[in-house]
Amino acid sequence: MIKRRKFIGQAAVGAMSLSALQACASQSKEPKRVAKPVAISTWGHGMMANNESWQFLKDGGSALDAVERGVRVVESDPKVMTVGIGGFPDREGKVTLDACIMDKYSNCGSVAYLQDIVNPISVARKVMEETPHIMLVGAGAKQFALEQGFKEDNLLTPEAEKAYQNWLKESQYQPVINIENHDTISMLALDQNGDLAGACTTSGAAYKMNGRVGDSPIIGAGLFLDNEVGAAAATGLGEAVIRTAGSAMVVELMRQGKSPEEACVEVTNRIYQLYKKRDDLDYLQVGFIALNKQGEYAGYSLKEGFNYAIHHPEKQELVDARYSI
Ligand code: SD4
Repeated sequence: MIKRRKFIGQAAVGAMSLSALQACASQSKEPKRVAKPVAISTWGHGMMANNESWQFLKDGGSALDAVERGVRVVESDPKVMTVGIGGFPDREGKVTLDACIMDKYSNCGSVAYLQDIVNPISVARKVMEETPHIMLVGAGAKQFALEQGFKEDNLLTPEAEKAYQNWLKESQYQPVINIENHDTISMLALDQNGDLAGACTTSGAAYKMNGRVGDSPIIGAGLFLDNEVGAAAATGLGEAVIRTAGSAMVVELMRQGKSPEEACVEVTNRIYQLYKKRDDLDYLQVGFIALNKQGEYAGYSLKEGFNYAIHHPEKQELVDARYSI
């Protein structure tokens, strides 16, 4: 079982006031603003996703194509054990995938509890483009995928099955989300036309209850964008992100004039306050990425350990996100 990294003593953290957290946030530097196009993704595997998306963005391709193609690379990599094929299963041994996508017109598509299909993001895009609906789940989502020509695959790799068999020995559900266990890929892009798109895809929390759906396929929670303002996406404990309408809130705060980092800090700290009241901080981690129309971007998390990949005309790099506690 993966060990949880030691953080600053939880008691001290629990005692921190909002003003102390805001003081941490005030160490924030000037917003990072870069020229278009821009791709930003969660975690180290975001580097390969950004790299793929760059092939489209650099030649004037759309943000929508870029985010779909970018995250597909991660979904298709069996070595990534938190997204697509190779993802950790739920506690019944089933790999169930959640994904969503959103474009500049606020069109969106989503699938949840999808099994046996390697690239849920592309199914989500088909839901967006080929149906009158936004979200398809479970057997219906799979039936739709097959009708659209997607191929059925076994997503449980020998490595993930071995980890699951090991987990079964104690069967304790203690998710170590976003810390050592590099997770969901969320990706935002701003193309040369100045239009935004976003994608989010995951196998969700390892050893979740069968049927559990997290924030990642939920528009407004795992992903949100407003093409007049900016875009945001999340990683971490999905329940916390859903409770606070996390990504929609980050975008709304940007609309009210906050920089991407200020917006991420405020929503992260709201989540902290909520979970502090619930006395439920131990397994909590959330991280956000945000990108506005001006090419300003940020990544931010509650606890140490979150990083994000950024790619723009000047540079591509993996950045350790700033954090609150
Ligand atoms: C979920 N938010 O299913 C996803 C998991 C995740 O980093 O992002 N982990 O709750």
